[in-house]
Amino acid sequence: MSAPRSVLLTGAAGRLGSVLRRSLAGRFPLLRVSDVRPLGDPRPGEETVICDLRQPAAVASLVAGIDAIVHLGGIPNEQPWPLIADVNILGSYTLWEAARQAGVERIVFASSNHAVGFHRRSRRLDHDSPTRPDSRYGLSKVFGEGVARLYADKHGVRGFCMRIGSCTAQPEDARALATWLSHGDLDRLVMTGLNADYRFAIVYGISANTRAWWDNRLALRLGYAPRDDAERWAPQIEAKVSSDPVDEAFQGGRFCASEFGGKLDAID
Ligand code: NAI
Ligand code: 15L
Repeated sequence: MSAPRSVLLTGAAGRLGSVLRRSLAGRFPLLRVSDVRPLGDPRPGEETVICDLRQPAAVASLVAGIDAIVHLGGIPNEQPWPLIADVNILGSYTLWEAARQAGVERIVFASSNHAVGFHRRSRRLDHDSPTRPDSRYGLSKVFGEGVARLYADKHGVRGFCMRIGSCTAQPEDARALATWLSHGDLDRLVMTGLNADYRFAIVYGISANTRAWWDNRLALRLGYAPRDDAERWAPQIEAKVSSDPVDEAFQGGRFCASEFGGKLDAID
């Protein structure tokens, strides 16, 4: 196994994509950055490609000659089903299938904590915990993890699924004391996904948070060494809690509370 020489970053015009576009620059002979939105001029060592992930022919060209993909492109929050299905479900399947055909070695996938959002906050999760989507969006991330597993098992495309918590410059509320991922640790986790030896891995995209809900030992075993901890901001943010009991009960927070029509006490 050798380090990837050509890396494709999807969703490169987005919030996390912009962070990674900067941090990955110059680390590989080729960094191809892509989005459906404008990307500006290519920087040294970069190729820019405007591509809609729902278009199989365009995606086939996008992945040609690529060793590893960091896949961030898609809908990052709750939306009506047709949009989620079209972009996150169809788009992810299209990408993996094109990657298989092109001989791509690995895909580092931006999954989300909302794949497991309906677990209670009192429960400590790890890489073997059952999925528990809290939204149509979370369901699409469960699907993405399923595609990654299928293509790892059946076709040998390595899959590294990062269940990202809340990736922002600073943690913004009390929930983020558990879920925060700093920009620096995002870069460190992605680099682990690009270089470590695994066939398929579920990891959590969090910093070394004192109040974390997730046991991230698989990521640590693969070489992830987070440096940040949301605890530093606790005095400013620990009072920022939601007034909605559903939001506060479950790990997915407001994604669980949105459209909630069940009984809070009936959920284990
Ligand atoms: P974002 O919305 O800023 O970036 C997503 C990018 O995907 C956008 O630039 C958008 O133009 C692009 N995109 C949307 N539809 C597309 C299509 N059909 N074809 C090609 N590109 C398309 O979102 P953000 O926050 O940067 O998230 C990036 C990824 O990380 C998403 O997959 C999101 O679900 C995931 N994630 C983010 C978290 C966070 O804390 N920001 C937490 C958990 C997961
Ligand atoms: C996500 O999956 C979203 O993309 C992001 O915008 C945040 O809402 C994050 O989860 C979170 O749970 O804080």
